[in-house]
Amino acid sequence: MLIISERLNALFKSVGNALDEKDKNALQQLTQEQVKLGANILDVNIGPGRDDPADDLTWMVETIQEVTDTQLCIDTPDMTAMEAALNVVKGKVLINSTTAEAHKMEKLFPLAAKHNADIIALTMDEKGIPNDAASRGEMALTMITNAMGYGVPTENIFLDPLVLPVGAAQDQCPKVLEALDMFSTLCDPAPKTVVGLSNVSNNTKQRPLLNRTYLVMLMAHGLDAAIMDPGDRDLVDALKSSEILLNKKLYAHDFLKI
Ligand code: THG
Repeated sequence: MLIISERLNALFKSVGNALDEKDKNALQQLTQEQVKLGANILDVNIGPGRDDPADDLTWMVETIQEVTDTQLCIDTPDMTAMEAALNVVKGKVLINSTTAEAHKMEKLFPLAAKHNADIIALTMDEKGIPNDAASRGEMALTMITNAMGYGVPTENIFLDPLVLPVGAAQDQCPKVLEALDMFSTLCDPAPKTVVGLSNVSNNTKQRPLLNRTYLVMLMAHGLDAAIMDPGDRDLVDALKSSEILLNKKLYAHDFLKI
């Protein structure tokens, strides 16, 4: 399971402030902390409502890459900012994200091909997020087929069934699990999968408990990567013990202390 740190996101006040002040030190300290906590990839997100998204995002990418070689996941709906970030980023990159909307696919798949990037494909289109697993599967297939046409191989795609808050769309929680089952049947080799885990507990009083319970369920349905908080050690312990119980990692007597 790949841990994609959610913390380098200007939604968080400390990151928003660092971005406003162009405080390199604050962002670099947080970056190093996330890497130390075991993040395999860092999701970089400037949040909504910035005056110059391209400038902000390239500043974040360059500042972060001054202190780590850890892979970045560039998380923005702004196409200009995405392109600017891809032009400065070093090493393998994960694009976050396209949807099944034609105008997004025809820009983002060529960019993924050009930069040999991995890309997250959200199963939604101009009409929104479908409310059943089969329609998510259909949309996933549309994106996989479209990607092939642009020379983006299925191995470079992470399908995201879109996790919604349990308080607002409770019926969608099991449907996301069903969607993961469906994705695994779409092609061979199966496309990889990712979710934004903390979405599930938005506006609830039991965020850590809901996050870790849902992560275990998602992993049992084959999840490959999660955008999550590696600073939540109970969550990371749940992840590690799930890997053992799903026979993905060899059992060791002291596995939680590694
Ligand atoms: N799929 C993909 N990308 C994504 C998401 C997804 N990127 C964004 C998001 N969803 C995943 N990242 C976060 C980051 C933060 C929070 C939730 C998801 C979060 N933040 C606190 C809040 O809003 O309450 C911030 C408050 C604070 O502590 O300061 O919950 O689904 N592909």
